[in-house]
Amino acid sequence: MHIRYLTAGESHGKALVSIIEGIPNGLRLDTGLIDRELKKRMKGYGRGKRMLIENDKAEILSGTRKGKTLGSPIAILIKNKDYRIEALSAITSPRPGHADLAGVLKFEETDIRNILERASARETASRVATGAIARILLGNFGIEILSHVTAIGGVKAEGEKLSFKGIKGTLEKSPVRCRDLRASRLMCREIDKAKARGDTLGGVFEVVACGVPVGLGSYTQWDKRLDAALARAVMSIPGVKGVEVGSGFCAACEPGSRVHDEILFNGKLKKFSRRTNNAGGIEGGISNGENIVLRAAMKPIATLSKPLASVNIKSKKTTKAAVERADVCVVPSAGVIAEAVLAIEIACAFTEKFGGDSLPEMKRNYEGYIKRLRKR
Ligand code: EPS
Repeated sequence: MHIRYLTAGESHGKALVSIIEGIPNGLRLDTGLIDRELKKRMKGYGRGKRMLIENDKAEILSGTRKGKTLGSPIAILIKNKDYRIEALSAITSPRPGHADLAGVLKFEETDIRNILERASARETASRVATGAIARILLGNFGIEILSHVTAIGGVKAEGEKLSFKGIKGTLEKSPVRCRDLRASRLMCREIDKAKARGDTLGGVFEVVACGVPVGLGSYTQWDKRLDAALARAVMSIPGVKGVEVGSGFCAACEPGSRVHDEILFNGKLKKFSRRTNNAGGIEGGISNGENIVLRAAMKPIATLSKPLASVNIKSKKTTKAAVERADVCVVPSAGVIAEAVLAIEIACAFTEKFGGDSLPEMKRNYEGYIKRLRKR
């Protein structure tokens, strides 16, 4: 079984839709969990007015019966409340940093509205709902995924160490999903200042997957490398301009003796482990049993309420970029989206390794593999 998915929907269209295929038969779907993930995506300090209008909820249209999957494609619908695509006026001043200009040139368009409707990050609601299904599947195998913000604008969280324990509670208290509550307050202030200036802010978030067994992905072919699949998925989130795995760019400045993670063996648990995790849980394109850690840099939102210079695409005269309703900062939401896309890619590698048309078959394959690992 191979997982694949597609999304459809415009920002102000009737609804967002996704179809995911390859989820095994017999998986109980907790729709409450899907809606909680959707709510998480809508929140975060710096979000705009649209999030006060919408109440994202997933409706499962196919692929389930009596709350369990059937092994058939699952279609998910999220209705838009702000649904007025036909009434919205034309836009002719492209925003630097947005898909606007490249989009109108590519699609031979004269109205930027026809570009931005699909380019909008509203589409990521579909990916979060789809990812929640992958997350439910992975949860059956003890895999958990979380994200946290490590920087917003110039404000960095100090002493952020990679550890899973106790993150959840802290994130619920932090308006920007940052584990360092002092930095979280400073980040909120930075967002307020940017908003007052008519500006926007980007930042850095980190996403961690824990409980992933050794052996997902492969070095045998370029497109089977797990790190490549995860980086591509995170890079596909609108606004993401850089992705690193483990110590990433820092590893380039250190000698090998300080980068590579020494190997240990726990005789009691009959398990290999590492003293450090600079590799971010992936070596040779294969998960190595440590936490998988990715970090991504997100640029500031392209819509500025104090707009930059642009050119009218019809008259070619200098003008100011269009001003649309927009968010000031979406880094916390991007972390939630990254959790979802990571869940999908890990579930994809997981189903490739353990196969199975049903959840019990997948569990038998998984348990047999884990048992054999312990015998080595
Ligand atoms: C978004 C909805 C959009 C934007 C945002 C993401 O709503 P509207 O454009 O109607 O205000 O707030 O889109 C972007 C950041 C973007 O670059 O397009 C959402 O649901 O997340």
